Amino acid sequence: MFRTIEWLDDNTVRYVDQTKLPLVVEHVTTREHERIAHAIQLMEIRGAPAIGAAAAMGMALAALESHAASKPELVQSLKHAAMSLNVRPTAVNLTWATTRMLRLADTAKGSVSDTIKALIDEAKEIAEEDIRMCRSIGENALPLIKSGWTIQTICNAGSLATVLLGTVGAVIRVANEKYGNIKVYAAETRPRQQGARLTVFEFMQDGIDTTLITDGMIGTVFRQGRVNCCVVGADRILKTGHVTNKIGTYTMAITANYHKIPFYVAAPSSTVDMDSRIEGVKIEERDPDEVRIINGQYVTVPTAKVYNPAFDVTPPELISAIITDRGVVRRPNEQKMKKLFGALAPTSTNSISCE
Ligand code: RUB
Repeated sequence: MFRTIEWLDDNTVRYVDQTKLPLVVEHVTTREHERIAHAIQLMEIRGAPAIGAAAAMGMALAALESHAASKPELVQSLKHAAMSLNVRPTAVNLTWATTRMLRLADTAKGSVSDTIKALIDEAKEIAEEDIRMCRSIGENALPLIKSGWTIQTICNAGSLATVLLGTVGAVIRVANEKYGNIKVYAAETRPRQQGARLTVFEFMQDGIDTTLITDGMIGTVFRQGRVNCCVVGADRILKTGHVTNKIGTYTMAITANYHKIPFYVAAPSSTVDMDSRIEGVKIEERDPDEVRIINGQYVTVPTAKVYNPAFDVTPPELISAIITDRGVVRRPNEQKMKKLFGALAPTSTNSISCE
């Protein structure tokens, strides 16, 4: 398990390029926020909490790059940076992190250089908080997981989707620390294959017994009794308990319910969006060539019509529990979500006044 992204003492950001994994482990170091924005767009950094931490560090880099002479100038350049960093629409963590950084710049007392230092500290704190939240998710999940269980997951919500440890990763790792015999089934996750490329890679590195299946095998694996529960990540959780996550999650939830297999969602509170309504969540549609091309080769007619949404929405009635750092919401609904997350800060930038 290695750190996905970190702020280094020389005020640069270092991250692992996830598009090269698992065959090549390559780190990129940058002092430019535009490079971070590009990395998020290209999915060199991906996974909801990881892009949140990356965006916070991007904002701190933008503050250093700005050469602002006054606080209003600094806030103005941070607003531009926030716009260029918000390159993926679905995971709420991007807006959450950029809003938190903007709010800090807007309200910080002291000189421009004091504010820049505070922004750097905040970006580092967001990354550290992420690690702590993941650990709590793993611990809060323990009563739901039994010794010897096999856990089905999709996409990658492991350490690579966060700063370290992961959300689903924490559930699996903490249970495995306690019991020593947790197994994983990873769905390949077409079209970007985060399950095959990233989840299998990181759990095998940890010595956890991991089996790769293609997405179409899920029903068969469930019918054959090979898995005991599903644990998936989330890119945005609404107050109604609707969960947006990687395409295929909804199908997995329906199939799990049909087979009476518990279906759990694991995510940090930074993924909870108590403001948006379901109609307001934009589902990212990606390049059709992600579906047409595998390993640089067309696998269909090059002009084939393609529909390529990156995420889907699972309704609360299919979810056995949402596991977060703040606690577990069993059979989620609006009342229970409000009880745990009612006091969360809004994720929209509208409250930032400084022009
Ligand atoms: C990532 C994805 C992951 C969640 C994990 O999609 O859907 O399941 O981001 O979030 P992509 P968490 O690879 O397209 O970024 O770890 O908070 O559960």
